[in-house]
Amino acid sequence: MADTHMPPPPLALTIAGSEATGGAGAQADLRTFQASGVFGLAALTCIVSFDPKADWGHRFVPVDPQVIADQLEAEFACYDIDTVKIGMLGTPATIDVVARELREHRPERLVLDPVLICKGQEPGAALDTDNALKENVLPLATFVTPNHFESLSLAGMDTIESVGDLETAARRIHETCGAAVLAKGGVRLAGPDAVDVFYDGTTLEVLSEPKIGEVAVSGAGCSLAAAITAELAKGQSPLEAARAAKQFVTAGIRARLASNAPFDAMWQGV
Ligand code: PXL
Repeated sequence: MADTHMPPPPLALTIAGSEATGGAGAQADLRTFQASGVFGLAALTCIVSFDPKADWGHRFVPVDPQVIADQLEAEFACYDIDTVKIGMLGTPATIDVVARELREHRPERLVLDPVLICKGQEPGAALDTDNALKENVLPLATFVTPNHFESLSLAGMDTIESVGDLETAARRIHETCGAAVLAKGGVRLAGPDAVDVFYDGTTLEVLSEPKIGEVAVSGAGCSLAAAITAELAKGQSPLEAARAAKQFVTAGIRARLASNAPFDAMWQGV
């Protein structure tokens, strides 16, 4: 029985992969939810284990679709969940089962981090996965957070080299799916700033912070989308959520953790 003296925390569910070293994936999402004052749940879609013997490449094992369905059944039965984040799905079979559950439960706020390519996947399989994600999950999203590469694919563009290009991409992606978009330039756009473009059909806003180094930090994308999810769960608007998430990730990159792998991990605990 809940103690009625305290208001219950907002809830959010991440449907994501495990990245064993904890930099990215569900581990980063749950730390972000906790840091944002949101009670986090996770349904695991796959297990990623970097291979230190092979240049830290990704070893990827999908979770059985029935086990994904079981996790989601438990979660949606246990709580009224109206805020969901989608991270790495990884295979067409995973996408099918997740899309089916989402169509059944119809969460009001669905943040899609469209993780398109996982190193270590066959290019052919990745193409199937990209197409399945675009067809079956993107239309359900209310907020989407593509990185540079994903923006090229979702907007159907050959290059994105300037903030103007990123604005075009954000507009095009919004037009194709109707969701609010935060298109991330990250370290991929030249210049001193890490620039992201928000567009929701009405407001276009360029979010910019000085770059902290020129190397992408593990978990930054996951944490950005998770922070947006947490802010939406707390009742913020999509634009407010994007602004708060950008601040959160910038602080987390400043406080990053070095490791024996060739990439640092962001720290959500500042
Ligand atoms: O950052 C993308 C990402 C998302 N989810 C999982 C990952 C990665 C990258 O390694 O392993 C599980």
